[in-house]
Amino acid sequence: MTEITAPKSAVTAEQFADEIREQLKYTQGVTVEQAKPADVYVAASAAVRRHLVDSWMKTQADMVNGNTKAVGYLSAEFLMGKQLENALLNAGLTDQFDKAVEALGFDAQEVIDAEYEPGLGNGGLGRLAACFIDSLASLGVPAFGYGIQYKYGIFKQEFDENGKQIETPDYWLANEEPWGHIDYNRDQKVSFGGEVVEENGKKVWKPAWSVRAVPVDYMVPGYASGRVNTLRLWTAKSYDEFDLLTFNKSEYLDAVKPQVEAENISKILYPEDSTPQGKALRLEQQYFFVSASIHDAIRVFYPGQDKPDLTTFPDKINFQLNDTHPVIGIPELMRVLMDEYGYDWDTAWTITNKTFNYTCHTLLPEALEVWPSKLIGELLPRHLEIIEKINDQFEAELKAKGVAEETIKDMAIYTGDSVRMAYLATYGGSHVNGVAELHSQLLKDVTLKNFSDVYPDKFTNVTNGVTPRRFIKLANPRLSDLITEGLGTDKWLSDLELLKGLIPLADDDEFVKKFAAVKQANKVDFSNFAKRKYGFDIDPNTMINTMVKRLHEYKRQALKILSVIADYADIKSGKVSADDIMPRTIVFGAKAAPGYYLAKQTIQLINNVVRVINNDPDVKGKLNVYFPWNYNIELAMNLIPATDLDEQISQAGKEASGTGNMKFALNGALTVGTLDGANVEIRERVGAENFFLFGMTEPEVSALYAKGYDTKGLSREYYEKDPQLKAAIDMVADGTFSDGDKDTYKDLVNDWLNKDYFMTLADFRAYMDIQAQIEETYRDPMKWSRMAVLNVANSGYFSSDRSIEDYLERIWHTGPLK
Ligand code: HBZ
Repeated sequence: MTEITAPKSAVTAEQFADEIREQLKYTQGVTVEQAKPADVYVAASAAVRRHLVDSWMKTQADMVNGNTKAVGYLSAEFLMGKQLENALLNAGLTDQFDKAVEALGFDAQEVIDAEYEPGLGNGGLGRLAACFIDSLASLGVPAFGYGIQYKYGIFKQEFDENGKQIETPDYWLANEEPWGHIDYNRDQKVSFGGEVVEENGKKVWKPAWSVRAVPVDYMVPGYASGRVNTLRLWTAKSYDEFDLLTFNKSEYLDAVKPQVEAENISKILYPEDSTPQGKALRLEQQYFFVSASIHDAIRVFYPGQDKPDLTTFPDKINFQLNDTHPVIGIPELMRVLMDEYGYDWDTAWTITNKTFNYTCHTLLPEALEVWPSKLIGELLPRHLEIIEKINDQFEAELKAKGVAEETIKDMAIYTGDSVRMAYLATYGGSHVNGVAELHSQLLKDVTLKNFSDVYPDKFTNVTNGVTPRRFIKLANPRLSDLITEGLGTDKWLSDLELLKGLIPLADDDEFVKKFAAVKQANKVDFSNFAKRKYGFDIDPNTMINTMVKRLHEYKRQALKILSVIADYADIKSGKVSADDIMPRTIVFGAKAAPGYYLAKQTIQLINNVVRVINNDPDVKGKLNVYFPWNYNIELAMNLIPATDLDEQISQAGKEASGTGNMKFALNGALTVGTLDGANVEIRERVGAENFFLFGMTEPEVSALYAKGYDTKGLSREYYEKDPQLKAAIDMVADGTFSDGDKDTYKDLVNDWLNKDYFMTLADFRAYMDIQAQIEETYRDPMKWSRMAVLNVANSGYFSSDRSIEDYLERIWHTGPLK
């Protein structure tokens, strides 16, 4: 007997159909006969939302009245993905929805598909925030996600006829969006500019302009917890009032300019995922959402109180800083406590320090935000003063601890010219964490070494995780059913370590065959999806080999495409017979930051490799490459369950964690990867024999840098010595993928041969060798599937529920609502 614990609402399909009908009629003003799938989507969404309202209100009330400390997850990005399916699952209305919609004459999938995916994040960091708020709600922990409701999310990616990336705006709010509830009555005023003056010996900030922060609330339903938390995304509105003084001087346009500009604050998500642009608007965004959120938390937790006792603030809520983007919150809370509530510096500092914690998501030095002091001074003069004072206090503290003069200088939060946000966060909060073991270790040993020497206890690790509800249950219903059947319960969805119960089934041929059949069916589904959406003809009987993630040199899409080109060159030159090749379909998905030149060249190269190879009869059916544009959550949910082999091939010591790696392992793909980020922990858990490891380790990478790899052009030696590598690079250089034009990829080729900072060439041989081993393994389907079963069975650790439990224990020291 299989135990089913999934939430199930008492509402019947007939009742749910009536609710949809009512909604269509009274709110949307269309009859069922007139309705399109998009109308039914809106109606059904509104109906589900109504089912969640009571739990939502109760959760809020319990949070304020109870004494369980809440979590405020401050993040510039929440990459939520489509909402309807997830809300149905958590409200226990999936079956009723399917039946109701069918009874109304619609196709459930079409209605689900009518939702426009909100892209309010760049990649891993934003998706992690979405997984975390799902897990917080599912664990019953009171929490707010706080962020920005950008009008335009991450750009839509298209490819032009030359294979170049084109970015077009993603106006996701063009149609009705039934999930966000705008609440004009809970607005906050956020001010900018102006100057700081002394009045009666007190510092008083006289801002020049203000913007109205209006919250848009999204319900975040937990799975089987009965709790519904809030994701509060701020949108910027101008105040009607405008500067009469300027207006009277008849400078009308100057007078309204700040009002016009105010609404720009929440207009667009910056598409850079690693190189901050240092733009004023970005700092405005950061301050905008953080200031509004801090004031909102005070309003929520001290309702109706003019003079709240804010020394209890850190017992009410802890703010987690998702990377450096919200770090301006530290001086902001100091300012609020001192200037708005009259606390002295030391009291304010104690409160602030206890309230904030900081998660770092990178190892790339260029990704750590450093703001010019001038910019901060112009936009937030009072904050700059506070930052300077924090820095003074910090230096004095270091001196008292006997830290060397030179080191103190290196550690400066405020250098005079600039403010280092990562340092401010590290000093200003109680805990700092990296997102995988290796990453946290490197933070302590390298990136934040001085800080970890002085404050060793601040540092901890919380390895990332992903929500099994979205990425197994919703994305891969077949595998979910098989897991439930194998375990005899569906409890694994809220306790993913139960997957361990599948370990013995890896030796059960019947189970392994069922598992292989699930994968095969998913591949057929994906092939159909790719045909429908992209017009691709993907052969589901080939190995599906996937590399999806942002395009970045350190992630080394270049290594993958060079290996494909090398295989192609071998066939073309007759060194290898096409008949000996194991048929493979390679699928890429990646967006490049619009200003990232080499990344965009790589995209163009991949697209042209696709064009040449897929049109070459010599390799037809053997080597196929596809690059579906606009990689997003929807594509991920279709592609991951269909993948046989996942690529996690970043240069060791560069990928903080990775979370795609976890999603693939949990869906029964095998990984080819380096010892980087969370790959290390995945391999430890699934077993070295079930993971295709290759490439240099982080210490080996460091040693090769020390030899001058990138500065002395050592990559060329690898090119000269390895004929297969040479043939591949020569093929790029000779115009094979650019209609004979030798200039198209010259900058890419130049970089490979003269710099190759991320050591693509140095790892090439090891990569080709492991691919040969992969082919051999894949030719034994039972062996491959057994390995895949063991990947699923041993990856339960990578649930974001476990990550959140680690945060609760190591950092937040709170738990579920009572
Ligand atoms: O955060 C990613 C890391 O690269 C990845 O290894 C990790 O798994 C993931 C979650 O911890 N970092 C990002 O996705 N970073 C950004 O998207 C980003 C966005 C805006 C920025 C800087 C970074 O200004």
